[in-house]
Amino acid sequence: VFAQSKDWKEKSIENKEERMQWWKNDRFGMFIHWGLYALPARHEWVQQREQIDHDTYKKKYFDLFNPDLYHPEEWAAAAKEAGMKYVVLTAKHHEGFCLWDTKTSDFNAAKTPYGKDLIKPFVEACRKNDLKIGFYFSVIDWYHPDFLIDNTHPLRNSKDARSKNKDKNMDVFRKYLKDQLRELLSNYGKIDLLFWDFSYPGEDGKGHQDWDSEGLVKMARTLQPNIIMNDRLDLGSDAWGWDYKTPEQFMPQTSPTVNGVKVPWETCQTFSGSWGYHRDENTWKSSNQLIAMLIEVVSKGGNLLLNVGPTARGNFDDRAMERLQEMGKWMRLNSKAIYGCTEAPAGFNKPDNSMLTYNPKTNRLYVHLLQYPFKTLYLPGFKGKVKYAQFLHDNSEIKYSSRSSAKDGEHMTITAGENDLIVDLPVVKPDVQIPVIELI
Ligand code: H79
Repeated sequence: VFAQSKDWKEKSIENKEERMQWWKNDRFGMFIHWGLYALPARHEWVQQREQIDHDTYKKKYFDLFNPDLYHPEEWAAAAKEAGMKYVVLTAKHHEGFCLWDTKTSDFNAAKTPYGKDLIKPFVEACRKNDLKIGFYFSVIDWYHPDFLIDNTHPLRNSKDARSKNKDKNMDVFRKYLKDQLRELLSNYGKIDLLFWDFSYPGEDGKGHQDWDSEGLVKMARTLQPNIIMNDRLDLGSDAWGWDYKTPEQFMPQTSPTVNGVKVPWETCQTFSGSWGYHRDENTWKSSNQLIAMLIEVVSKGGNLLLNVGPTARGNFDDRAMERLQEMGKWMRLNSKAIYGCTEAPAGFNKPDNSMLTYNPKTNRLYVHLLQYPFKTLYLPGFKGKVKYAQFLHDNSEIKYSSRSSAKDGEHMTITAGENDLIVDLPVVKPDVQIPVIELI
């Protein structure tokens, strides 16, 4: 109906603002990378990196896949308690293993020793917890026999495998992608988001023609008219082709733009570097860094999609749980400075060692104290713009003055500028990882 009622591209552009509302408000989501690569537990690209052929990969990992601790209600509870509002699960990663019971291939969860569809209970757990639901879907597929072998493929260095490219038919592959997408968007109720991954156009690369990106987007919009999608199908700046940009493990300096105009954006980030469960990685970010990351993203008008890689047994390991809990502890008292917030209006510059977020509906500005100052914080140029100041976590008043109202005397020399505010902070840092001042 959607596709026929009006030119679907036109309609998709018209609806964009409206369908993006929840996402722009919520700001914080959970990415979940789960697949057979959880068993080797050394990066989700392990098959490609170690050039493992499909049969070997299948014998080792598919035949052993039996996640006895898979309880998606626990995933949903962990996301919710961390303050996340949406969850994006890898329905299929590059290895081609499908978490759902698909008719398109036998390489799926229902055919493993586990023997069941993993997507259905996941979707139900999210709905029960009021979490928006997203599917990550890889257009790269190392399993499908008609996928032309290129540099992303495990068999990229095999002359024999490459020589078979001439007998392959990418039309078959494109149909397979559509059949999978149709299942995912027809059999699990309302799906809020699609995370496509990824295009790499060029010689020995693949882009929109290889996937039939336009056909995929059209199908998604037809089956789920309000679904929102990221930008990785190689559709350039065409506004019908995507809703938001997704810098990967990268923090832009300011909001990304297209043709000079700011566009919605989300950075996806990991706890330790890889996306799939990685047992031996020792590069875990601290909860303080992760909270600061969330604040920084919102201070630049973006979203954070923070990844968890569940183990082969299906649970989140303690390192992930600890960090999610710490973030939740901060969010419980400070989420007003995240939800519905964006960058500060022009004219507000951030004070030293801090970041600013702003809620345009309530007109409140938040100063996030990344490094707690000793007694005095200077708010540059804020004079006359503030009626009241308080800590966000306990609504306790914070006093402030300006150069004209503070006394310059023998023991104190006021060095603030004419238009600055001088904020009096308690010497003892409140027991909050990153204290937030709310300016009314
Ligand atoms: O699913 C997670 C990662 O596995 C996947 N995206 C996130 C969300 C991802 N991993 N790497 N990348 C995306 C970018 C990789 C680019 C490269 Fe290449 C692959 C550089 C070299 C090999 C593509 C192919 C670009 C050049 C050749």
